[in-house]
Amino acid sequence: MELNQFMQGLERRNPGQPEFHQAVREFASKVLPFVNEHPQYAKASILERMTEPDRIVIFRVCWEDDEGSVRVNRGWRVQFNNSIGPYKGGLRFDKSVTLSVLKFLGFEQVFKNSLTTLPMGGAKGGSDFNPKDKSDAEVMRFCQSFMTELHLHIGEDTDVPAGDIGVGAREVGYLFGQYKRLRNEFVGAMTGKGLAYGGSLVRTEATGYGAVYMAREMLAKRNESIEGRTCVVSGSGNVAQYAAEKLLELGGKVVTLSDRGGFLHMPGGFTSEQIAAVIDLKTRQRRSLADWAAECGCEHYAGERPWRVPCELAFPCATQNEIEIDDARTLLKNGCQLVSEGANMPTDFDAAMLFEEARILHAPSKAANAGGVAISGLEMTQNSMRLSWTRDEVDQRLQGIMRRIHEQCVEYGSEGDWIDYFKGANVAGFIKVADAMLAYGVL
Ligand code: NDP
Ligand code: 2IT
Repeated sequence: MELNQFMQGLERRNPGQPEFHQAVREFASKVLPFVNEHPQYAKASILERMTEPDRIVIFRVCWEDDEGSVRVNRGWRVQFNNSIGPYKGGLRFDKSVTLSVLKFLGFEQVFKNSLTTLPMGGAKGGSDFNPKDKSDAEVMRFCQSFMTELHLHIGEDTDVPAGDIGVGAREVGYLFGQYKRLRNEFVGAMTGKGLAYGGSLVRTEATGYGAVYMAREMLAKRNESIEGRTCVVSGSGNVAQYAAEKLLELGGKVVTLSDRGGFLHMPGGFTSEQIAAVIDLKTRQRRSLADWAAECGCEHYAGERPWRVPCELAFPCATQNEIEIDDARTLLKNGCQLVSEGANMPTDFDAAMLFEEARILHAPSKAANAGGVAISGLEMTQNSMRLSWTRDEVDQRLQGIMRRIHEQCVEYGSEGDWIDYFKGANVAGFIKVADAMLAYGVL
């Protein structure tokens, strides 16, 4: 089958879902040639089946704000594929959340989770609720209402949600507390939990650290390292914070951070004290970077993304499609050699093509940010065993998993002396899920 023909069918079946179309196009452009060479997959219509979620739950979420007004939001859980393990994937609370966004994220999660080598299927959920301008009490009431429906569809062996944009430690606490109350059981039905109640060490840091470990593996393959390299990081949330922390630890120079209001430029590089201050600013004080610019003594550029700042290594860690074609051109013109995607699908299709033509090192999100869900998988293991591993033990496992993900990319993505990490990650992620689906027959 041919890519455009496959995509026409998918777009017809899923009208008005541009992010989902984009994620499938990127995946199918790399996997279709492999499927065409392996008729067992084509014969079983594996691609058509993989692009159709197992089920989607859509529900009303009502809650009362602090003024006593009744508010209504929409909740979703997209259970995409459980061929290789229970559904697993985060929850996003953001005003930009739509079914298209959650279907793209759920689809990506299937192959990301496969790459981790752990037994986890793929799912994503969330709401168009915006936690930004809400009080703690409002967030709590919303989370309790959301879980009052969601608990019917999840469970430690069924579907295990976690955080994503707008869902951090505070929200996971409220959500898991309500789950525990409604079910009258204490099991690992969510990950990203606090350390006091079943969380894993290093889960908070895992996505950001993992994206940097991936970059380290890619550079090591060329006998290069992070030491002394100038790094541009976007975002200043969970993933960006710990990507920046690890980059500093490995001798990199982090010259930018960003949020919805714009970006900060620190030409000499942020110090580790400043990164710690950003973590406090964003997770405890819930303030914007613009507020903090004067305090940290760096320049703030309102309404702009950081990609025009010259760098060798780029770490997009904010959101989807934050690198468009002009950003990609600027990055390449300024000598960028590596992009490790901390965020999900941060590079749009045309920008990714440009990076491919330039033959730079470009790790797709399903490989580069898999460290987060991998440690979620290890949180599930620890919960089942009713014990917890040390920080060093979890970090060693994370490094091992990122190394193994890199090896899979090399195995399936080598093109002469260049590695097509997009091809490698997509094909390797696909094979495990596809083989499980073949084993089950027609379902
Ligand atoms: P957070 O909510 O902690 O932080 C998100 C950051 O990105 C914030 O700095 C936020 O700005 C910024 N941001 C969000 N939307 C936009 C936008 N439309 N334009 C500009 N900036 C934006 O989320 P995470 O750090 O957890 O998630 C970041 C990315 O990483 C997402 O793509 C997520 O799917 C992905 N990811 C997360 C994992 C995890 O374990 N948390 C695992 C794997 C991937 P502001 O501070 O102003 O809100
Ligand atoms: O996109 C992702 O991989 C996440 N938000 C983490 C999912 C998880 O279950 O830990």
